[in-house]
Amino acid sequence: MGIFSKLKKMFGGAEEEKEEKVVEETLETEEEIDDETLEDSEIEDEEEEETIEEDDIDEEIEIEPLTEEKKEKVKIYDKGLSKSRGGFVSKLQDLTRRYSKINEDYFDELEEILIMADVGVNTVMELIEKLKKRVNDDKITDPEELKEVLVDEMFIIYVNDEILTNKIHFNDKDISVILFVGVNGVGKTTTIAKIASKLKKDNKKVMLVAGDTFRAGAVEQLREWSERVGTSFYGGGEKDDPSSVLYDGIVKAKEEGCDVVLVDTAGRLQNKVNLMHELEKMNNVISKLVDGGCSETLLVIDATTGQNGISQAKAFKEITNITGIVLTKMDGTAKGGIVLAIKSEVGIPVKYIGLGEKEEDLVSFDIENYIYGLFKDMI
Ligand SMILES: Nc1nc2c(ncn2[C@@H]2O[C@H](COP(=O)(O)OP(=O)(O)OP(=O)(O)O)[C@@H](O)[C@H]2O)c(=O)[nH]1
Ligand SMILES: [Mg+2]
Repeated sequence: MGIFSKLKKMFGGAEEEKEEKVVEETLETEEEIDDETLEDSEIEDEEEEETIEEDDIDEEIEIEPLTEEKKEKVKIYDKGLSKSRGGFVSKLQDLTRRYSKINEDYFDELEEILIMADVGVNTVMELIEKLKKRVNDDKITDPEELKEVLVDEMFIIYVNDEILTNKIHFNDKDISVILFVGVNGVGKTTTIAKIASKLKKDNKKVMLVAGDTFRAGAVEQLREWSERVGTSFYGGGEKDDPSSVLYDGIVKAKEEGCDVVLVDTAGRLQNKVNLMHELEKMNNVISKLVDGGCSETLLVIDATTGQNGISQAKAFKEITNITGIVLTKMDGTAKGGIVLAIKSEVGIPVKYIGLGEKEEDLVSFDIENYIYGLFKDMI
């Protein structure tokens, strides 16, 4: 069963599904990943990660019962992706309505819609290629039917042959240090506050360290967030060396018995070489003080910047070891396709997605919720 049919069943399904044999609702045998709470069970465990081969995808998809928590999460995706539904997805629906048969013109238009939706040129080419093959192999002529195949293929592009993980790696031997990097204004500081609040709810003792000493006011902004959320805080003076602030911050966090240190950094260093050296220095400080070194380096990207965001991801990937991406302001774009471009053009997992300005509007990235949030009107 493809993702389209699965979502259809999960979220109330349509009548025509009745004739299909009843699929038993199986509880996940594996411990269900609780996206909202970052529990110890979320500590990244290589063995828990699953690699999915294309051929295996049908068997791997299971229907989970919808818990209240999952319903809440779906609501956040639903609300946060409404602009994309009104933009990108409604264009797809319109295309389906206008064509009664699939032909070259249909594919040309589809290609344009996907490119305009930030899916990324290479990913679009791959997707169109696959769709043409499916049309040929399965003798599909109706755009209505192809719409379902498109959703399935988008899912496959995201999960195919990859290690699926949205989990944050916590250090089980020592304090966990998470660096947040990204160009100015993308949402680093806000994201740190949102994640700190989640960790706090999960009874973790958190310290925020103001490594952005470049911009006047950045230290104060993070201090205010730490007070609002109720975490420890360490910040040096303006123009202090970020690495020395980080050093003192980690020492203080250890003294206070903190579990996690979230580090804000400046994204506006004049050039790549400077930024690379700065991040290298920070990583050396962490390695010196923390057994196992840095737990995660999360790159924050503003979804509304489209292909520019993809270029940022590629550039940061060259200068430091990015372990995950936080895609902010998804609620502010009508394009919605950037997730696929990041996955296939940058190859770094999206770990969190920002779907609004409120504290709870940052959620662990979940491809099924994302696809449902985008395509719910078509399902
Ligand atoms: N709508 C929306 N706004 C967001 C989201 N995440 C962050 N923002 C807003 O984006 C703006 C910039 O956020 P900051 O957290 O200050 O960004 P930053 O990367 O720390 O910026 P600098 O410190 O200037 O480099 C703020 O107004 C945030 O409220 C999101 O997911 N959705
Ligand atoms: Mg900031």
